[in-house]
Order: sequence, then structure tokens, then C-alpha cells
Amino acid sequence: AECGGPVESTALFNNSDDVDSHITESKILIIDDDVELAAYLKGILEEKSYSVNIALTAERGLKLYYEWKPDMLILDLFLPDTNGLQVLKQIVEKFNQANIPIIVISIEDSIANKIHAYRLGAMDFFAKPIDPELLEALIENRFRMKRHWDHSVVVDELTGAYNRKHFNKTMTQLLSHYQRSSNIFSVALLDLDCFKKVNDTYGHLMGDEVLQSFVQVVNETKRDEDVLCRYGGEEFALLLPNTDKIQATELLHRIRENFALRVFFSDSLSFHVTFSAGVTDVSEDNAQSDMLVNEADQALYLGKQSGRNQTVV
Ligand code: GH3
Ligand code: MG
Ligand code: MG
Ligand code: MG
Repeated sequence: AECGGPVESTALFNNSDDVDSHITESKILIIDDDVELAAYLKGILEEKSYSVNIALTAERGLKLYYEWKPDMLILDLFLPDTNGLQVLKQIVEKFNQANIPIIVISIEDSIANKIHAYRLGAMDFFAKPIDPELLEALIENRFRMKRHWDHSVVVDELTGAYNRKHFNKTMTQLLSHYQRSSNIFSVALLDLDCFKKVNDTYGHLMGDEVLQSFVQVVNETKRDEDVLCRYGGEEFALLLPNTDKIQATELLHRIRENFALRVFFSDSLSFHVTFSAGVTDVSEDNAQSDMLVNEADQALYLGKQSGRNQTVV
């Protein structure tokens, strides 16, 4: 099947923003032998809905660090069994860098201590006595940074859809969920039709705009728990939890309807773009990432062969 000229149209539609955020209860580990201070901090942080654990020794702290896997560490430098800087060193050496924000607190805020702590990878150094409001503001700030960072690692810059890294992670989670509790899910591959023609006719920037608009439409149409990834250039993958291929096809139908309403303007020309999709759902015979993707890809290929602008199951 050949790509014809882009279709003309006249309707006008509005864009709206899509914000993607993951709010889970953040875990803070406090390693400090000052029981009163630790308990006090725990109290005010729990009031802010953080989940807090206290370790009074370095040994216990390291154990909790590896087992409980906190999202932030508040570390005292003077501990009964060892120097807090040693703890910092051990944590940092393990991963070559601190993978969570580490806030050092100490009664001795000498420049030398600070330099040492920062060099080792501490994010902040706080002198005791601690102003709780100040610490709280700092913690919020650091979590905001962390969320931003964590998010940017798994998101495609142009479209804001998730990237392959997140696709692989989500696929692994869905597959293990399926193995444990037979929770079904669907995989769909969506590929924009004749996209090369869009670029050739209206320019690469217009093509970029179409990609962004497509992602916006999918995000507006899908459920929150559905995961949209940019799989390749103009190819996207949808992972649909608790969805069989019949339901997945219905979603793709709604996406198709909504995307058909999107009109693009380039100088005096207006046009719209279609997409083809291939869908499959998980079963005992295909419960592997590459098998699922292959099945969806073969279905997508059939859709392209049969004239595009359609979903094949
Ligand atoms: P088909 O319907 O068979 O999928 O045809 P197609 O033209 O969409 O497919 P083809 O694979 O021939 O071309 C895909 C085009 O998508 C070529 C590539 O330049 C373009 N593309 C990929 N990534 C981007 C991007 O980030 N921005 C823009 N503007 N174009 C992109
Ligand atoms: Mg102490
Ligand atoms: Mg294409
Ligand atoms: Mg393609």
C-alpha cells in the first residue's frame, strides 16, 4: 500500500496540558543516636505524610538502608559505633554515587567536615540545633528535585511520552504480575501513517508538532494506569493493565476518533494524520516481552498492508 497525499480538513480543536506525576509515600531514614531529636523529626515528618524510620547506630542504619530502601537519608556525623562520614563512604562506594538525597546533620559544622561530606556525595549539610521548618523546606525541595530527575530519565523529551527504558520496566512489572495472579494486560503498537510524507510536505517541525499532538490525544483518551511509550521515531507502544485485546481495540477506536479531530495547519494548508495499530494480549503462550511485541508488530504490519488507518488484533 502506497502513501497518498495528506487528507484535507476544516475543523479546529484545542490543546490542553497533560501533567504526569507519581505521588507515593516517600521514605526517609534517619541515622542519629540522639533519640530525642530523631523522634522529634520523625514526628514532624510523619505529619507531612513521609514514612520515617530511625536507626540509632551506623550498623543498624546501613542494614535499614539496604533493606528498607529509603528515598532520602538524614545522617548524623557523630554515631556511637562509627563516624557518619564512614557510613556515607560505604553507601556511596556501593553505587559509585549517592542515588538518593543525603542530608548530613552535625553539631560540628566545621568547613573541613562540610567539604568532606560534600566531596563524598552528601547533598546538604545541616548544623545542629536544627530548625525543623528549615529542614522540612529543604526536604521538600530535595524530593522535588529527585522527582524531576527520576521522571526525566524515563521520559521522551519531544513528546513527554515515556521512553523505552520505562516501557521495559513496565512490561517486566506487568509480566510478573501476570505470572503471580494471572492479571491480563494488552500491548498495542501504534505507528503514524505516511509520516515521511508529512515531514516531506510540511517540514520536520510540523512533523514534531504532529507527534506531540498525537501523544496529547492518547493521554487524553487513555486511563491513568495505561502507559504510553515512544517506542521509535513515529511509533508508540501502549501497555494496558487489566485489559484484554477486545477492550484494547475499543480504546484504540476512541483514540482514532479523537486524533481524527485534530487538524494541523501549515501556512494556508490544513491536514490531518492517521495511524495504524497492532494489538495483542498476554496469555500462557506468549508471556514474554519480545513475543508480545512481535505479535503486536505483526498485527501492525497487517494493518499497514491492508490500507492503514486501522487496528488489527
Ligand atoms: P508507514 O505508514 O508505512 O508507517 O509510512 P511512514 O512514512 O510513516 O514510515 P517510514 O518508516 O517510511 O517513515 C517514518 C518517518 O518518521 C521517517 C522519519 O524521518 C520520521 N520521524 C521519525 N522520528 C521523527 C521525529 O522525531 N520528528 C519528525 N518530524 N519526524 C520523525
Ligand atoms: Mg550523634
Ligand atoms: Mg509510520
Ligand atoms: Mg514506523
